Amino acid sequence: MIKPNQFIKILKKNKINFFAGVPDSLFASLCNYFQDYEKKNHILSTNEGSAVGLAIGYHLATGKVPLVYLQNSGLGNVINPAVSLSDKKIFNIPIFFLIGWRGELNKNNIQIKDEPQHKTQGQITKALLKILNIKFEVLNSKSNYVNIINRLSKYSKKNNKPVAILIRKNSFAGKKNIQVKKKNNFLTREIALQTVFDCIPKNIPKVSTTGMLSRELYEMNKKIKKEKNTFMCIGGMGHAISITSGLAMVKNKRKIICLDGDGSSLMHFGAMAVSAKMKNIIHIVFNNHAHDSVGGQTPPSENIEFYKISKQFGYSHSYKVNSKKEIVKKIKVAIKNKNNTFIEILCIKGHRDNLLRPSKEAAYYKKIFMKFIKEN
Ligand SMILES: Cc1ncc(C[n+]2csc(CCOP(=O)(O)OP(=O)(O)O)c2C)c(N)n1
Repeated sequence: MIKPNQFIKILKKNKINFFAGVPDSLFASLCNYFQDYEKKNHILSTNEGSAVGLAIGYHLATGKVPLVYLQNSGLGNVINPAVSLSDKKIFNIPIFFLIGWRGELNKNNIQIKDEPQHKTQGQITKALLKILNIKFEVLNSKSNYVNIINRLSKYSKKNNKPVAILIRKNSFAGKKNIQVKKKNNFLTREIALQTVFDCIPKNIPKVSTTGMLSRELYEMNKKIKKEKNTFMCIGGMGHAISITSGLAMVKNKRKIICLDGDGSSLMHFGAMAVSAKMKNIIHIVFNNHAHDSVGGQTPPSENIEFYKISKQFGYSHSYKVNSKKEIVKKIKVAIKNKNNTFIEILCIKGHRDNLLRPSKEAAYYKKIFMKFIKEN
């Protein structure tokens, strides 16, 4: 396996000294290394498209090749700035991409088992890179990464072109999750979520965000056989609140709950300008100051008080809570409120390693949810 520090050493030898991106569990140890040991040269971006923006700014200021890292799910966010700004027909800016290949295809073009949200993205990733005119090489644990980096960075500099390394699973050594040191009395996300779950009437629909939160919720629903009232936004990170808004617009006589994460919320923050207009939304952000689901990296939210900003966006009631008692109290009030509510729950990062994954096809969950919405 490749050691993150050795890999970064070779990047630096090639004068690649600036790193921006959104983390991916597939190469979490490298993402963690950027954050922990490259503090001055690294920005954890809120969105992969914004990481391209940061990279363009860095290039304009230095003339050097910046690096942007992402999970292949984030390619959709990259496409707009890549084809309308950094493309060779416009500003012609070189970028070195590192892309985690979820839903990867093996050498015989057979897809290895992965979550449903990664199936199509995994299949089209190479084709997308070709269409985007990004020269790429595939990396695994045994690859000669020194040669790959040397080759691609040389090509990128010489031709002023973007290049990419497509990373297979288990290429990098190191652990995904860092040990959590409990600094305060905050609840874990799972306990906070269970508290919310226990006090929401089961006839209220829920939309849950990407990552571990949906897996925790899935277990809770499964235990009491109430899976039908939940739409798990397993892909499309950051769009749970927009899905909630779409539902709320039509089902405007009833409350709809969005269970969101701080990283997800930041990824498409502007969506709150719309959700705040829906009177029947209860928007709950579980703020663990982390991308817990992909290795616990810290989003740039240390100074952000989501509940205060939600007020500015126009939410009628906004609260910040961190205990079971406060959670129960505010949820009860939110359900009774005539207008919408935003609740920020401060919690600590960390999750169980043995969380279940939804066992049926995604289409099954859509079907039972739509039936539930129709009948309620
Ligand atoms: C567009 C996109 N980029 C990145 C990812 C990888 N990813 C999945 S969950 C997650 C972290 C979500 O963070 P947050 O919303 O704070 O929730 P937490 O994991 O902390 O509960 C990331 C980066 C993704 N699924 N989609």
